Amino acid sequence: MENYFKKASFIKTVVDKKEIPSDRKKEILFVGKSNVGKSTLINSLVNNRKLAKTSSHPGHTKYLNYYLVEDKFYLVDCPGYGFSEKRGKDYKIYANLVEDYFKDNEYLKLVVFLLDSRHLPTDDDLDFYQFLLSTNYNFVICMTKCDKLNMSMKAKINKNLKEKLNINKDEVKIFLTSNDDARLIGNLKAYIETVLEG
Ligand SMILES: Nc1nc2c(ncn2[C@@H]2O[C@H](COP(=O)(O)OP(=O)(O)OP(=O)(O)O)[C@@H](O)[C@H]2O)c(=O)[nH]1
Ligand SMILES: [Mg+2]
Repeated sequence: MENYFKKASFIKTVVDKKEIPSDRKKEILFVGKSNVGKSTLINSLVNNRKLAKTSSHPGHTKYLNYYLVEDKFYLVDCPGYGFSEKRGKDYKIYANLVEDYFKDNEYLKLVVFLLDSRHLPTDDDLDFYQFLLSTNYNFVICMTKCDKLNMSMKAKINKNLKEKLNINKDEVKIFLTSNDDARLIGNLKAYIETVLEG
């Protein structure tokens, strides 16, 4: 089994729902707070560090970015939430865009919800998680940046999810990810494939 998708290309940046590529295909959306590693995870899945732009500064991805993978489906990179500089006019555009995106989107097959494995989820994570549950879309959780964890932090992941988001590890699909751990990326890739086949 290959750990990565083979072929991917940038299609377009979408600022308004009307601009979603007219050639509609199944979509996998990556969401989570700013700087959690959404763009990096997309790059890892397609084994191309240069495809989606990443940055150590939060608030880097501003709009929805569509990447066509293996000519079959889209990985969609979302701007992050919980970044204070986004308040104001920009924030409104963002909130409307994301909210609109979730409305009756029959092509959205999976939401990959990213959380930083090093920390207790934030209030913003909780808000978003509640919104996500209310939408009824199929979702998984990715605990990112696992390479930065020591043993005791690793042992706390499930406890943190339970404490802040009331998530039970047996009820929700949870993946650990790290940008250069091929096996962990491969696990997520395999799951995405089963969703796309379904
Ligand atoms: N150590 C480590 N760093 C990571 C990992 N994933 C992402 N990062 C780093 O985290 C920072 C943010 O990554 P991005 O992928 O740009 O985060 P994002 O969620 O797309 O951020 P926004 O677009 O601002 O919402 C970058 O400096 C990445 O190199 C990981 O698995 N391990
Ligand atoms: Mg990004």
